[in-house]
Amino acid sequence: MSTKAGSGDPGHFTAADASGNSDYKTNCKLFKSEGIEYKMYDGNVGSSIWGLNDSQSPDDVCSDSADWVDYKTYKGSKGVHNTKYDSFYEMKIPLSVLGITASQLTSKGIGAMTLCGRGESALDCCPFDLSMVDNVKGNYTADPSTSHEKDDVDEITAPLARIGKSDGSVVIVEPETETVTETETETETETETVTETEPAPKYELGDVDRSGKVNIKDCTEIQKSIASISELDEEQKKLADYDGDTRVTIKDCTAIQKFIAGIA
Ligand SMILES: [Ca+2]
Ligand SMILES: [Ca+2]
Ligand SMILES: [Ca+2]
Ligand SMILES: [Ca+2]
Repeated sequence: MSTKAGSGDPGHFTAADASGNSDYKTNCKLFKSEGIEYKMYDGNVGSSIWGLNDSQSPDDVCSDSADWVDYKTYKGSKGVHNTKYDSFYEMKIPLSVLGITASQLTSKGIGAMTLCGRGESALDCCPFDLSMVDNVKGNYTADPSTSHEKDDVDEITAPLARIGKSDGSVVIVEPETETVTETETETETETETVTETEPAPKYELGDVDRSGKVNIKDCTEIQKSIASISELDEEQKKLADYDGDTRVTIKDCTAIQKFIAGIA
């Protein structure tokens, strides 16, 4: 869909295969024929607009201590941000088009993410994913004056926003007191105490940031390394290879997220 409501022929794509590929044939239908509507509003209805003010490093995106400001109130050299340049959208999608019922929406919920594009590949998304940090090396093939982010491959692992009911994929980071329990194989005898003679590995598999527990921050470390924002040292690479295929990929991130969510 175009950001200019009424422009073009917005389309609704469904998956054509198990990998989630689509096509412009039977798996593409126009909003018009599906009864999907959206409208735009000039302005911003949010109570705050958080953004980075002074930033020299992509790593700031992951840092609470970076120069975050609320652009609804922050006064820069040219004054306060004018929200009349902001656009807000509301979209109406019939449940039948999504293939769900109202009770499924309230009992299970659905995931949602907005993706913005220009060129062939997404440039931004909400909820935000680190694959969108525009620090990719190289040029956009169709226009060397701008970045490869317009035609790179973005592997998104951030959990979707939830509409209706949460499926548990939105992970709440627990306070420091939380202990991670490890599920042992059934054949192993139950021992309450770890024997002193057995040299236990220093960090649990998945504890990439070596904090002593496996949580969403470890996924972030993997995502940062994949997005070339930071590098993992040798020990971290071993801790990050959660699926044990000897490489650190987005699959390790997904595996850790599933572990945190209690799915695996
Ligand atoms: Ca990217
Ligand atoms: Ca991209
Ligand atoms: Ca950790
Ligand atoms: Ca791996």
